[in-house]
Amino acid sequence: MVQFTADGKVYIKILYWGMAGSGKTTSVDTLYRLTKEREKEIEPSGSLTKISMASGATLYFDRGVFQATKQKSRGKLFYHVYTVAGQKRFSPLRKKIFKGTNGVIFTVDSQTHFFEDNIESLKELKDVAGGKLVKEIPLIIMLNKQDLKDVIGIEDFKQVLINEKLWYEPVHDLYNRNPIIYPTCALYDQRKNIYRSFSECARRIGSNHDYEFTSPSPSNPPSPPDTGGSA
Ligand SMILES: Nc1nc2c(ncn2[C@@H]2O[C@H](COP(=O)(O)OP(=O)(O)OP(=O)(O)O)[C@@H](O)[C@H]2O)c(=O)[nH]1
Ligand SMILES: [Mg+2]
Repeated sequence: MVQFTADGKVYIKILYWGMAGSGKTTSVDTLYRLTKEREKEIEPSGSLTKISMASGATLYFDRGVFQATKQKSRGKLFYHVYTVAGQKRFSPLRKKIFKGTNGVIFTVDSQTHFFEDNIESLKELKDVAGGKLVKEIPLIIMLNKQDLKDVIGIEDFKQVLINEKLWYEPVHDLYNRNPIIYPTCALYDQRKNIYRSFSECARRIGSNHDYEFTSPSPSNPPSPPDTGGSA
């Protein structure tokens, strides 16, 4: 549930989920850096908390708070952004961290040899979400590490979503809730579609509830893909 408080504040929880090493922590780190440095529709509110092992792998979770910068929602609309620890042994912990999630950014390690591991992670997410994924909880897919060789593409993952019944045909009422699949690179220097994935997730949560993240219009067109340098 989106939290609305008595003083008119709105709290949204967005969760990065995906197999170990897929780039969740790196994505939030890049999101934090780019929104701190450049004018975007969110900015960090405080620092990023990362609880990790010496290897860099997440031990519990990462957490960052962002606030909307638009005048209308400044000081009122906040995003609690979490990443789960992707290693298999942390499954019980992931279930706890999932509680209260309003939108999921599923982070895929696009290297072909990890194809099955990504599917396993998606199945676990589906299980934890108890049928609400896509229907009620917006799902954005990041096909991460597109800068590497031998990676899967949008059509490959769309087929996974079809197989997992997370994809609706055009005739279906939920067609417009189909996950968007973005090819991404989370490394700060080469970043691609990191802000965009976040903002689309936030926009979709907003359109399911009664507030607005951004309204594409001639005076406020959708942001272009955030390829390195332009975001
Ligand atoms: N080449 C490349 N490497 C990436 C990209 N994203 C992340 N990495 C690297 O992949 C490794 C793992 O990234 P993390 O962000 O720690 O992965 P994670 O999903 O948080 O992993 P867990 O915390 O174990 O679940 C690091 O060495 C990152 O630098 C990317 O887009 N391209
Ligand atoms: Mg991590």
